[in-house]
Amino acid sequence: MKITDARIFVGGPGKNYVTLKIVTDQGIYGLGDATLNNRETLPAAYLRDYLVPNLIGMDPRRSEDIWQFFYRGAYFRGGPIAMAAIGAVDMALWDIKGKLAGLPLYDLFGGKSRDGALVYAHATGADLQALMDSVARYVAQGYKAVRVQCGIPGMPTAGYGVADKETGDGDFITDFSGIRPKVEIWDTDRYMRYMPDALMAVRERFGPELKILHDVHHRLTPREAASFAKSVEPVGLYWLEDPTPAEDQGALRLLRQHSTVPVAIGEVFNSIWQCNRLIEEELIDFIRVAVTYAGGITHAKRIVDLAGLHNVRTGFHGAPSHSPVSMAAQAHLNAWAPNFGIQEYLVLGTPACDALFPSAHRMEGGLFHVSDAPGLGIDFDEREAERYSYSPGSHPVVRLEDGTMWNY
Ligand code: KDG
Ligand code: MG
Repeated sequence: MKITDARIFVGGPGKNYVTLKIVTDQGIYGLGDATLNNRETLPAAYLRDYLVPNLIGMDPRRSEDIWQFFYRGAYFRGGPIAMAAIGAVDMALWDIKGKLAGLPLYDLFGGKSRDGALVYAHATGADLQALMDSVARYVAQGYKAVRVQCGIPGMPTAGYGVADKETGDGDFITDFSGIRPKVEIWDTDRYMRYMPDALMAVRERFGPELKILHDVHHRLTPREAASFAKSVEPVGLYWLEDPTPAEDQGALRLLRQHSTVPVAIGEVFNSIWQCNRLIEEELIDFIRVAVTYAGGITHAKRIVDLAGLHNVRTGFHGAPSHSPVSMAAQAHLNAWAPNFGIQEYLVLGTPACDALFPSAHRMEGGLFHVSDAPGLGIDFDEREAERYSYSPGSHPVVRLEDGTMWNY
């Protein structure tokens, strides 16, 4: 069996999804997602210029060796661009493997450990009242877990994940007006004073059963993060996400010494070598990698297995930037993983997205139900894809009030 062709598509409804389609001499094809939010053309170029020319003629069943060939074979290895490209190849090869076997991927991993996988949605409001309304809408739809972000009184611009005041638009991550980023102003003191009470107000309004998550988005120093974690303990958060930028991993010990709030980190990691210290020292409770830029199913599964040895559960990244293809790959891992925790869920379910990526995966009552179709259980409509093309966009950048650059 040989790979005869591999095609790359960039675009989607309001997104720049990077979709890879690997075609074989037996008519079976596989799909992969290489979307790297706001840097989409780069994994596409890595695929086009290096991986795809090497893939032609390879046996698609040898997914492990192909992974090692692309990872070890590169002298300058790793990084989100290369790992997203390798991740897309790996997903597509697993898709082909599942189709060959006639089995959904979760069966190749060891079978289902659960019927539905818990998901969380993003609730957001420019102020606390708008946040409450947003949470109430998700609760009414049956969600059991909600991430909550809200505007801070007196903060010069909205904080991370806060809906736009005028439009109420929750898809605040990418600004498609061009490649030059907008500037947001961040004020740690106002955040630290306001957010614990806001989170508590959500808890009091919605009661003990709702799982409440909050994303600090790398904004605090280790000392501030320890203090913040202590102050939100009475809220009973399901998790506190990215309290600090995770480059300084030893600093998380300080947070652990001061608080038992569950910590979730890892959405910007792209290999097990960025996760292993946090996992082995049990400095986190949830590992947030994505199958996309953590090197596909082959590599993400290794991270999941390591995490399972250390009471760390999964909480795969599923921001709107992920395409339904990686969401499908994660759905199979979620169905199988003995140490599954929760899945961030934002991508499937819009008519335009479903038309581009038809599948039987479905979200119902706050649970994700994986498709039983062979492979990833998702397709890609190339005719539909002709409607879309790449449009440059950018995350905001963050500065303090005095102009100092800060972490987005
Ligand atoms: O591209 C950046 C987003 O993926 C990120 O800001 C989303 O933090 C995020 C989350 O938790 O979904
Ligand atoms: Mg996050």
